[in-house]
Amino acid sequence: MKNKTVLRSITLALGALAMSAVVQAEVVKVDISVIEKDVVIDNAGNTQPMWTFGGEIPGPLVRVKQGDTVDFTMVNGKDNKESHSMDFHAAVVDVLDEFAPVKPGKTKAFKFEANHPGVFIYHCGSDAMSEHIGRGMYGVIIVDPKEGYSADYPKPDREYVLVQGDLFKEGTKTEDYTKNEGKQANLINGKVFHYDPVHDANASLALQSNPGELVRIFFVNAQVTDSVAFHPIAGIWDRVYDNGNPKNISHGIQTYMVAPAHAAAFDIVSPKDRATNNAIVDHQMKNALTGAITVLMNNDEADPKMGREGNLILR
Ligand SMILES: [Cu+2]
Repeated sequence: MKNKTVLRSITLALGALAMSAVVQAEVVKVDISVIEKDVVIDNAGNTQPMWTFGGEIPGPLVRVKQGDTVDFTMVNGKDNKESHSMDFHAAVVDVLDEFAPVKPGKTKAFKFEANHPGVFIYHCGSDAMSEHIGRGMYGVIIVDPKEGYSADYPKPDREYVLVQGDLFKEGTKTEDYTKNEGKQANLINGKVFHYDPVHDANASLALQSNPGELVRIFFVNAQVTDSVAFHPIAGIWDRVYDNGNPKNISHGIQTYMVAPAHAAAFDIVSPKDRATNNAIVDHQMKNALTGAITVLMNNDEADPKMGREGNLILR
């Protein structure tokens, strides 16, 4: 009798869990227009002709929960010259169907279930992919784990997204993008030394946190060819989650290699009892010294809105 009651309670509890999982999964509408335009590529306001998702580099941040369905529509603007496509690395679909290129003035729509948690790049896959990515056609999708936060994947005090991309010289030929020739600088969230007032007097932004806070950085390598040796100068990555998946944990990491079109989540905690700064770099110096340095300031004056309330990509 007692066992029966227990069994019934467990069945009810499991049923309720299954119910809540079904109820919680949502359909998330994502609409992105492709726009070929001049884009500001540094803190001084210089522009270059680029190809973009939504007019910005990186494109809009997409954030869903594991199990959600992404209902995606892409409009390739009629004033554009090129065919474009969308390749979500978080999707398991057909490259010849969902990811097929669409001509200017045309629309492409498809759906996928985001079943793997983590941080993923999305990018244009149109021919030649090297030029489409090299001209800025990429962005980020975060798929939050359905289990939520845990002891192994604690809720961060602040979250930031950093995307490292190439800046090729204006007029670079398509075949040179493929050979990685003509690269002149590195972009962090679309600008050279975007968050580095130390190396660029025109920089007005830096990442911010209060001393002792847990900061989680979702880092995406959107370069065409180069890997990134991701290192926080004057700090240690407390945890690295490869691909941003809470199951892939490494502890106490100094430098973490992120392949092209790969991503990871990096936790860092600054000392509680003093103000400090980190310089988050691609430790391949040719990339750091041409734009891939980001300053993280840890002090009591940190803007409470930065890295919170959806403010993950500082623009
Ligand atoms: Cu494209």
